[in-house]
Amino acid sequence: MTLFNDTDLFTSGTEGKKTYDLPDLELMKYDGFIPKEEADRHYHALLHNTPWHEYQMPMYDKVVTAPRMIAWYGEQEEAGESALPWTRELLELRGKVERETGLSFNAVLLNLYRNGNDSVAWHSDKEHKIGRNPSIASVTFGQTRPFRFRHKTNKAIGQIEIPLHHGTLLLMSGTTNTYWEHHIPKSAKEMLPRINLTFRRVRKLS
Ligand SMILES: O=C(O)CCC(=O)C(=O)O
Repeated sequence: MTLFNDTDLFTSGTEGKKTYDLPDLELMKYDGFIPKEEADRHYHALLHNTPWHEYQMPMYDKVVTAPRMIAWYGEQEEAGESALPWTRELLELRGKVERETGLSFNAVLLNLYRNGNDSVAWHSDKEHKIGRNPSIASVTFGQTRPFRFRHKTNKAIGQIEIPLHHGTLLLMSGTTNTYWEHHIPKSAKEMLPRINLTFRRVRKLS
């Protein structure tokens, strides 16, 4: 398996920002988007004040508990009845992400990876809720974990691995979600908790 890493791939970068040049992939990574002190504050507040819960997901012919914890926030009109109302902290982060990206988001999924046993399997995000070619903005706090991408059909490209650090913003746009899958692997190393927020624009399902 070819595994490219971050530094092999970036094509342009200023002030901690990088974009990637691969077929069907539109990514912008901004390390240090949230400065360390502010990121520390959000990490501790989100870790302790979020109503984290496990959830069941279908896996082949079974239903299994996902290996991470989640919380879902947004406007109930579009994000559904299970969505919690925005908190002041999440609105602050949403505002920062919106000012940086020029986009607007109405929901956010929080993932908590408690240790190296927690992970997310290869997937792309469901199009029926977020539409085709969505922009998804991801913000990470805590433990750096590698975020892997693989093309769904062009296996000649190989996988790429992007480390997402404390305070990093990753914007996934264009055809990225249509043509690529992503994944956070498990790790045998000792790992501190990692929190990831993915801001999305969801639409009401009729
Ligand atoms: O934790 C991450 O960085 C990614 C989470 C993810 O893939 C998802 O919520 O769909």
